[in-house]
Amino acid sequence: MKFAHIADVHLGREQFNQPFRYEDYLRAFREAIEKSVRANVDFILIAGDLFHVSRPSPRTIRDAVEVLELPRRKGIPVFAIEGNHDKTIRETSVFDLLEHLGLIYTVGLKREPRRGEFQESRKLSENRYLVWGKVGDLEIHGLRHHTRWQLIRGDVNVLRALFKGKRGILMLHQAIDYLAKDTPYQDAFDLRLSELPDGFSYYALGHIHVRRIAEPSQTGLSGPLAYPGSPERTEIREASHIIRYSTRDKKPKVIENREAKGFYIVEDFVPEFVEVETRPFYSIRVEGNSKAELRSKVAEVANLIPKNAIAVITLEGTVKGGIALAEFNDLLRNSGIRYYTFRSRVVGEAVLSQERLSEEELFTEWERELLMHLRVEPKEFSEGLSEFVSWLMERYEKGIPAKAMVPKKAPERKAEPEEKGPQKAKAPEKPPKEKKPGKKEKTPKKKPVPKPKNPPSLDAWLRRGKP
Ligand SMILES: [Mn+2]
Repeated sequence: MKFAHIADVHLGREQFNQPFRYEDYLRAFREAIEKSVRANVDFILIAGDLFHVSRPSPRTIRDAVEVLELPRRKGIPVFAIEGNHDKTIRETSVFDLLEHLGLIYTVGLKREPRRGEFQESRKLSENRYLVWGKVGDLEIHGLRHHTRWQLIRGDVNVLRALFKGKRGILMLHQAIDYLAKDTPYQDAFDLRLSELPDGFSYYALGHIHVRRIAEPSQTGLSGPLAYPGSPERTEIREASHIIRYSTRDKKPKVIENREAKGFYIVEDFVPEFVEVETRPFYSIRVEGNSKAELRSKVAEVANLIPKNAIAVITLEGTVKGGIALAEFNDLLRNSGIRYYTFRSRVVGEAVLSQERLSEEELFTEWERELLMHLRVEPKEFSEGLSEFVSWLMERYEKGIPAKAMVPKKAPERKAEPEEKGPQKAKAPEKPPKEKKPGKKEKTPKKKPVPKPKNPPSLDAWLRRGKP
């Protein structure tokens, strides 16, 4: 039995608002599917986030159909679950469309039963069926992305209850704490290792965008846990190349080809990584103590970046009066580099000498949650706008419970709108941003956050006229 395990394709994404990135994400998906078909797999798994949004554009749907036709023509079934990016509460989603076209088979909880060559289901209650895939004797179980709140309800472990006594493959789109180290989910995991149902021969995971495996000898579970990572580079920490040029360095330090991207081909439940070719992605950090130093270092570094690359250049150091990023664009304007962007972590002396307040001291918990919602890329914000508006409405229509006004100690995870009830959709989840430019490194204050004497001004302003 041989299968492919792909996850986090994010089809439809135009990273950095660059149309060529749409093509890159599509190309990576096509390569993964082509390589799977060529390897003669018995089936293919897509463990969530096939699409970047739950309502992909007609063009994205057309491209997905075209690629998924390749395994269909060979009679290779594709089993899929929805991830946090592409799940929906709507009755009909793009996944239903693909399923209707016979291109994929979804598994998990459904309102309708399924029965066929590759699917089976069991009635749980009225309008609730557990659907799984089957290939020969092997069962492919799974569940679309859920929040921790939905999966672990006090003493009830929903996953264990659903998959009790089941065997085969379990496909999930969740961050497991044991494998989340050094990822955006390190402190925001959905499940602890000890909460996973035991008994499966392979845990086909998605959500964490870097490749990770935990063997049964490490976890005590019956099969390996595996994240193939995303087939394309989705953020700066997945860069293919790193260049560091600090004030101590005589010349820039280059670290090449770290993080290969791709997916797994799994034979007898042993995953083998298969690389997918990606565009070079450079993460560059240049440090200097004057604008002239930064400029000459950027000019030097520019010669090390290939033309087809993406380069994210972070400027660091202490420069009197600070810098304007626009003053650096001319250095690369004629370089021919496919896409570059500058970020600043430069501080002026004035900032350094100032006592700064922490976010916790300035904002209440609710205001910080609001800021989290607003901290997404403007382009992506519109995709979750209706959910964001209903989240806001919920607060200001019903009035605010008194206890919600008391700031709690910094929560590890933002309270998501969805967590107020299982049937709410949510804004696209974003990995936490890197540290804010200009913000001093400071150990977080241990003392409890003082309760503000006056109601927070922002919230009071939004509530004006309400009881
Ligand atoms: Mn993802």
